[in-house]
Formats: sequence, C-alpha cells, structure tokens
Amino acid sequence: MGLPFPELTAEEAASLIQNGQTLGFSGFTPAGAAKAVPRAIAARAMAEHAAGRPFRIGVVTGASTGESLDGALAAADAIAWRTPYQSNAALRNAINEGRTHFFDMHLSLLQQWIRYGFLGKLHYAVVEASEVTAEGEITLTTSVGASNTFLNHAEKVIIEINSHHPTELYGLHDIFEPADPPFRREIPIYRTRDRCGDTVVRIDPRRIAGVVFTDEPDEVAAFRDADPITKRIGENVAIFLASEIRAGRIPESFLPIQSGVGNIANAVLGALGEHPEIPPFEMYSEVIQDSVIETMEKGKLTFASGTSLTVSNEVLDHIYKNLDFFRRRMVLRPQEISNSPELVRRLGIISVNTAIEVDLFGNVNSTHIMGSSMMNGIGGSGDFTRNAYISIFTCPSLAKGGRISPIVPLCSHLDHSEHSVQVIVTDQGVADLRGKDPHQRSAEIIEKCAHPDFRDELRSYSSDVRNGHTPQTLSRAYGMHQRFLETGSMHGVSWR
Ligand code: 0RQ
Repeated sequence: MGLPFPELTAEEAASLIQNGQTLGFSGFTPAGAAKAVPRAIAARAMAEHAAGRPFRIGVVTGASTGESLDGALAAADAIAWRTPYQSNAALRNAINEGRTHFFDMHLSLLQQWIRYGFLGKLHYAVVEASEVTAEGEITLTTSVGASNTFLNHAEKVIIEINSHHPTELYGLHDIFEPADPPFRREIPIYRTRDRCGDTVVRIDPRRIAGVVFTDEPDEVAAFRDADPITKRIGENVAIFLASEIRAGRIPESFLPIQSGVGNIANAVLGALGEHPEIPPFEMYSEVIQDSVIETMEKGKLTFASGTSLTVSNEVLDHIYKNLDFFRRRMVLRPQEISNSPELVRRLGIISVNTAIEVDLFGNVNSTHIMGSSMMNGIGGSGDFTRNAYISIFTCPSLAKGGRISPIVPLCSHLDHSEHSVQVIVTDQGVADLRGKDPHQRSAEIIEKCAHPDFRDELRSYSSDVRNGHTPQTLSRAYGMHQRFLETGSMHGVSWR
C-alpha cells in the first residue's frame, strides 16, 4: 500500500493498550464499528485475567455497536466504564449487575464532552476507515458518529482499514466540528441537504500508531417484518401527520422526519411512505435503516441525512452497487450535527421515538425496566424530542404478552418530561397532548392509547384523585408496577 504507518496485526494493535486506559471506538449502531481490534483487546483481557492481572478499559463509542465490540469486550469482562448508549445483552447484564459503570447521556453532547475534557483523557481512537492517505486524510465507512472527535482528540490513533467498504464512499460524509464556547458560531445548515464540512477527517499523520487491514461486513441484525401491532402504530402515526397537514399545522411541503431505531421505527417509515396524503419527504435523523432505502427508491423519500447507515448486508451491497444514485440522496454527519438541538429546532423536525413507558401526564421512560434495569439508553431521543416541531412517542399498548401496560400512572424512570412530549401513539390510537392540562392529558391517554384490558384500572386510578393540578397519589402511583413485581402481571391491582 505504501502508507508511511506501521502495519499492525489486530493483536499487535491490542498490545499497545494498557489497563485503565480510555478508548474511543468508531461505531454508531454496528454500522462502521471497529471490529478486529476490539476483538483482539477482548482476547488480551482474557489472557491477562487468566494470568491474575487486572485489565479493564473505558469504552466510548458513537452509540451502540456490534458483537465484536461491546459483545466481545463485555464477555471478556474488559469494560470498566461505558458511555453513551448500548444494546448488547452481555453488556446490559454487566451494567445491571454493577460490573460495568454506565452513564447514559444525550448523544449530541458526547463530542463536546470529549473536547471539554469532561470524560478525562482519551488514550486511543480505534476507528474503521475505507481509506487513509499518507497525509492523514481518513475516509470513514458506514457511520460518522463521534469518530472525527475521537480522531482529533485521542493521544494516538489506530485505524482499521476495512476493504469490505469501497473507497468510492468518498463524498458520502460531511465532517464538521464546531468551535467551542466562547467562540462557537451557528452550524451553517439551513436545509436537510446542505453540506457544511469536509468529506474526510484530517489528522496529523504522526498521531497514527498503526493501521490494521481487515475485510469484514458490519454486524447489523436483520429487522423483523412489521407485525400487525407495529404496522398499526406506523399507520396511526401516518394518519395523524396527514391530519396535521389537512389542519394546516404542518406545511403542505411537509417537514423533515427523525425516526428512532428498531422495528416500530421501521414500520413508521414504511407507513409514511405508503400514505397517499404524505408528500415525498426528507429525513434529518441519526440512523438510516432498511425502510429508508426502500422508501427512497420508491421516490417517496427525497433525501436522508443521518450519522449511520444501519442497513442489512443485503441492502448495503445494493447501495454499493448503486452508489451514484444514493450518494446524491444521503449524507452522513457527526452525531453532534445529526442530533444538534439547534438544527432540530431550525429545520422543524418531526421526531418519532419509542417509549418503554408513558405515564398519564405524558412523561416518558425510554430506558429502564421497572425503574431499575437499564435497557439501552436515551440515545438521541432527547436531542430530538426536546426541540422538535412536533415530538411523538410510540409504544405498543401491551408488553410482555399482555401482562404489562406501557401506559402507567407514573413512569418508573423519567427520560422525557411532559413539557417535551406532545403526542403519544399506540396501536390503539393517538393522544394529542398539546394544549391540555394534566387532567385532560390523563383522560386523552387512557381513552385513546391504553389497551382496553387496562383502561378500567387506569380510569379508576385517575378518577379517584380529585385534588391538585396533577391528579397523582404518591402512595399508589406505582401500584401497577408493584403488582407486576409481586405477581408477574399488572392486572388486578387494588388501589385501596
Ligand atoms: O423485551 O427484548 O425481552 O422482547 O423491551 O421492546 O417492543 O422490542 O421495542 O426494540 O423498539 O425497543 C424503547 C428499548 C424499544 C428502544 C426501546 C420490553 C419488550 C422487549 C424491547 P424483549 P420492543 P424496541 C434513536 C432513538 C431509547 C433510545 C432511542 C430504545 C424490549 O426504542 O432503546 O429512542 N429507545 N433512540 O418486551 C417491561 C415495559 C416494556 C418492556 C417494552 N413497559 N415493561 N418491558 N418492553 N416495554 C436510536 C439511537 O439513539 C441510536
């Protein structure tokens, strides 16, 4: 290749890492995540542990990653602390068992927290690239996430050059890193498709400790086909947004959509694509999923701005074969730009995210099961929700085979407050909370969104409370949760 950097095996790269160091890995979802080096670090950790020596590191990424990164390092018990978002079962267990310190943060804040020094020293950046030049110009792969900041601010850099990705990816990325206060200016993006940065990350090549050559695909899991419940939720979102256009509250040309990650988000996109009254639209989001590509090819989605291309391998191959078409219709940006509150407010983004629990007043829990077990993390949901033109949360009206109502008297953990959440959508219907007081919100959510099997329980909770601006009784607010913890079902709660 003729590059002036040491060519390392993954094991040689892993041997550079010391116990207690902090590493910034590329990856926003499994898209673009480093793979060979974290797997080798995990093997090194296991060997060190077997020899009776401590070996654990701090792991910072863009968001969740793949099996080779969070999975392998968690299985090796090699993660001392972790931020900002994860979705791996082994890591989730380590977090909930107290073996890994996890702190959950808004994804848009991560890059500036690194620059501000809030997370301490970043010893290494381990970043996947499709190409690196001798001058230190790095073309990223299927995600940007926080990689540009890791590359710019880590003491040393290790690059996985993954030949699975074509070098023609050049031009897909728009890399912009704002100045820090008191010198920060506005981010010069005024429309979804504007570009304001560079196509590559440029670093001083002397900071590159080595390159590792790999050839392997992203570890993105396939989505389930939309089931009747997720399909219904998607349709309800589309019907609601179409009625907002008719009412003149959304411009006829529509506004950019942000849609979360997962099966419901996939179904929402699909439903928007199929609804005859929703015009061709744009996305300003973080994750570009399979359904985005489908909707784009049907001509219903005209542009997608995100920070990761989280598509199945089959869809990624299709994109690579048609890069000229897709490069003109999508851009990958750093997560502090894709999730920027400034831009969410300026562009008038309609946000659609998924809740674990919603309470009768519109507070939302996105992260914790029964108040204590971490699921994944807040991700970008807060960045978008707080600043959206219209903020929507979706969830099924029943969870765990009907034993749990995601609509509860009081959320067992709070991620998004009633002041930020405007619309709730379940398979049952749509609760529009705008302009309603807590008594009115409570009635709207029970009658429009709760499952009929739980409506009486919820009605009797809220109708029993007459006093106060918010009809809440602290001693009974967790009655449904308590009932579940005691019996395995929220049914049959007694409010007395
Ligand atoms: O459990 O995995 O055991 O089957 O929670 O729920 O219905 O499969 O939904 O995969 O879309 O995840 C909120 C976690 C939803 C996700 C959350 C159980 C349920 C199931 C998963 P099983 P589903 P999804 C952009 C936006 C926060 C971050 C965010 C998330 C499991 O969407 O992480 O929005 N959001 N980011 O059975 C007990 C309840 C439950 C419940 C669901 N009330 N009680 N269990 N479950 N509700 C993305 C990024 O930022 C990268």
